[in-house]
Amino acid sequence: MKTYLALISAAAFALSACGGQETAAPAAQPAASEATAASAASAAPASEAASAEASAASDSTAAAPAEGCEVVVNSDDQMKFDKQELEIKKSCKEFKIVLKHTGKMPKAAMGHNIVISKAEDAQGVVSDGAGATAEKDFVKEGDARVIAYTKLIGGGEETSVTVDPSKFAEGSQYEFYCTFPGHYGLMRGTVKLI
Ligand SMILES: [Cu+2]
Repeated sequence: MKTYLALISAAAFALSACGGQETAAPAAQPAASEATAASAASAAPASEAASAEASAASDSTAAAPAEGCEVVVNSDDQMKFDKQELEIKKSCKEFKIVLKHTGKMPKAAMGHNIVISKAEDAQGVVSDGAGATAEKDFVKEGDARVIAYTKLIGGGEETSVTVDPSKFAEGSQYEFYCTFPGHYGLMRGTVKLI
């Protein structure tokens, strides 16, 4: 599969490189109309290359969400998310949040999840979550303050959750964070609706 993808991107690169060469000659001519025609022509091979890349990408993922409707957040053994801000596109019908744990420590020692709530509810969700077990992903059962949450994962694992952007009220502040006991201080960020 990797080889196949490499071939596709090599082909896409060749296409765009080739497009560049074709347009170099006419663009050198002084007439303004010629130059405009040349830049219009150069748009074609470029978009061909882009669509070749796009089809290669969709081949590799089974149920790919709509374009731009997904974000990947990495977490590690240092109790850190790699993002301080999560941008959720309001125009998406569904928005997928992928959580990856790039560390090696087990879930019991360094488990991470992503929980989203209003910022003002975060402390309560975290302290109530601490009373839940790891099996319940450190989220109180039926907690209405929680808009979405992923399951708790350990090193090398990956999970995801899909949120409905319409559940975020205009003018409210939202946060994402990890509810593993003791992690909230370092593992939190703001959710921004764009
Ligand atoms: Cu954590």
